[in-house]
Amino acid sequence: MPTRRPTRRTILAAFCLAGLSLAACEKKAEDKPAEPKAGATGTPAPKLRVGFSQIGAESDWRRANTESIKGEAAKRGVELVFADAQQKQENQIKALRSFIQQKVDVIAFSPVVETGWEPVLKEVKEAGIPVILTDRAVDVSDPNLFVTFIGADFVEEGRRAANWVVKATGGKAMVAELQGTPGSAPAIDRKKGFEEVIKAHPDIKVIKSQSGEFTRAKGKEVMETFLKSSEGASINVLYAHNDDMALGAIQAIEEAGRKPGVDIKIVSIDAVRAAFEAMVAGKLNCTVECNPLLGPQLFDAVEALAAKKPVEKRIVTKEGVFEQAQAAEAIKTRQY
Ligand code: GYE
Repeated sequence: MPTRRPTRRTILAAFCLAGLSLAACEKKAEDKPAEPKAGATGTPAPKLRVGFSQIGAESDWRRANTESIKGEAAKRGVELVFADAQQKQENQIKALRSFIQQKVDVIAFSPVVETGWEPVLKEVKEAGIPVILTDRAVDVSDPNLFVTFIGADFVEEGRRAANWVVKATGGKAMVAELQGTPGSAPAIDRKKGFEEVIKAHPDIKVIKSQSGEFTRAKGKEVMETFLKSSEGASINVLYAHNDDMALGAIQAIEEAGRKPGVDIKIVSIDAVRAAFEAMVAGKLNCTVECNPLLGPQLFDAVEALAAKKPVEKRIVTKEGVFEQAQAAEAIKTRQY
């Protein structure tokens, strides 16, 4: 853990304001006895500062994730330096570099794509700042470039979606797939898990597959092109890598004069409130849960690092699967 904390600078600034030279300021600061430990003498411990680079606000999942992180930081009195990357890796890299300059205690981020992180993560490591990955993983050759990865098992989510398709169709389906952001861990892994299961079912065929970038607008647009294509009429199952794309696709299906949830059965991932509403309306058939409320686990890890306690390398969130018949009851207790 780096020891640089804003309080040290605040102390220096206070001495300087008192009219001492900078050298004297530094000297005075050095002469000062070590800062007391939290609670030891009733002096408040210096506030932890965490830099967090978020991907953007592409989905209901992401918005709930941001709220959870901001809310938990506020609750624990952690100073959060929050940066929104608007879906761009280059913005995340800039944010990470700025966190180094600001000498935050811990850097956490949700990487938009898996690759291309090695150089900046080496810079962070050289600066002695620990890195926590939340939500999405990175593909790096040196696992010591980050302390832990907190998030769901996306391959398992893909398997769960496929198992539902097998069950709901008796192992015979013409599937259209809406993939997430190209190159992102959830898009890669949810595709992989799905394919792993349907391999054993030759009558389940993925006849269309394209990215809808995890947004409603793009999900709708891509579904429209699927439906207008020569194979459009034969699509009878939609697998969307997130609920938002499924919700956009539902509109496209209705506009094309077909019945979502009936003519085309739909399974998606996340289990956000709007997905439950669509299930209650009979338009979505199943949602596989992916929990965005990562704030508590993230700040547990931050506080453990600050206290020099060990942190698990992989922290997997627990999740379930919800079908239409459970929706009306389950929606009452959904938190996102
Ligand atoms: O499923 C999707 C979001 O990385 C798990 O990103 C997350 C995914 C989530 O935009 O809705």
